[in-house]
Amino acid sequence: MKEYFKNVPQVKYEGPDSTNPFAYKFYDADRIIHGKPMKEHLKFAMSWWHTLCAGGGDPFGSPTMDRSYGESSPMAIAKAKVDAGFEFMTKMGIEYFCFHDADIAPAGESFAETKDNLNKIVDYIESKMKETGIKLLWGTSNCFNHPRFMHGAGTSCSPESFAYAAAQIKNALDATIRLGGSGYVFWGGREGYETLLNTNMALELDNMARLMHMAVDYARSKGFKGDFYIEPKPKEPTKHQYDFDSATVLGFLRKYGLDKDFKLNIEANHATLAGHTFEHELCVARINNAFGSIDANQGDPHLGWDTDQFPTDVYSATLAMLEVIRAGGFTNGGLNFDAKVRRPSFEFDDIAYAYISGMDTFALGLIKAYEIIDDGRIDTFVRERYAGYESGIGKEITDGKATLESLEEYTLTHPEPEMKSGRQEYLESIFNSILFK
Ligand code: XUL
Ligand code: CO
Repeated sequence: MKEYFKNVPQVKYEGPDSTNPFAYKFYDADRIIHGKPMKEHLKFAMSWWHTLCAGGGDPFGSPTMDRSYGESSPMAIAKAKVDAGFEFMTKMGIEYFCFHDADIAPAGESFAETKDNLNKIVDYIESKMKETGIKLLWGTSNCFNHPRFMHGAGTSCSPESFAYAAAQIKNALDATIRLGGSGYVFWGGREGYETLLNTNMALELDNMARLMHMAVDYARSKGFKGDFYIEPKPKEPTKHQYDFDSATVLGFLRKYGLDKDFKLNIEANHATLAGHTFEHELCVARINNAFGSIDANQGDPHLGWDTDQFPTDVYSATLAMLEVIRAGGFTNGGLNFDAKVRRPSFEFDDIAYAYISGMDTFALGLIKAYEIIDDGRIDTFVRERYAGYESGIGKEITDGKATLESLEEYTLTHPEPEMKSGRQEYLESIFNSILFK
């Protein structure tokens, strides 16, 4: 069997003092943290598209990375990607992957041929999964790249495009179910609009929900027990993306009765594009029982687009892992690196360095989040900050017994409210003292 990541050895944990670039410094897969091995807390996944397909092209430059794997026919390239992907995951100790239909198999001359290509590659992936024990985290369908989706997929003005998307989703669901995936993602690639001058927003949203209901009905009829996810993103590619952020998506899911089947797949860079922090989006999902999965990456604060960089910010990863822990951890979801190496990082080794750095960042995030919880000072502060709601007038409010009249009576008979400091700077210093100890 051909080896693609030739310089990459079996990557192991060597500890923080190691200078071996092909070793984990913090990710120790089997180390037990709060009763569970790190790998179960983190459930790392490889994104097929960025890792095996993306060639580094941008609007100003052609690809810098050869992703043909020494093959020339589209099906041979697709098969080689399977070999390269499973070699990479095995060497890295990554136990899950995620894919779009279009990343794993090439389009054919007709829909029937595309379907046939997909089935052949799914057969091959299935055999590799059996051989290695590697699992599918989630599947999805690319209903945004092809010109037939220029007006959207579920939200297209063209019923033919809607039908095409539905057909594609059916096959992507079949592939996901066959490969034992525990999730299926809807990222609304072109589900949005540029101008209201040509847009019937009400019909577009109703139709997007109709497509999702069809997907749920079909997958459940085929025995799919996993989660559906919407992955919020505010802009790019369309000006007004319908799935702007977690709160917007929750409103949509509830309006259309989809909230029982759908959770959220939160992507860090999408959160920052929406003007939120990553942890804000995770928290909104968590407190609405809709936390599902994560697309880990980071943006650049100086750039206003989805740079999909590998995450290196331990501060942000710690705040994110606090939310994951508070949500009870991953069940069907996991931590997919929806991230790509920079255009000049064109060698296969760079992909391994990128994953090592990203996995170490989240391993540290997990360790530090539990240290913050075990330390207890921040949680105690928050509990005490709201302690007023545990008795007296506060309890009457939370018990639903207070009325405007009773609160007016209270205010007339009591002195001006006494304020306490929010102590943000003190809490930030605790956070840093734990992060850097
Ligand atoms: C796009 C993005 C997608 C989804 C899956 O920004 O994040 O790759 O994760 O379609
Ligand atoms: Co994503």
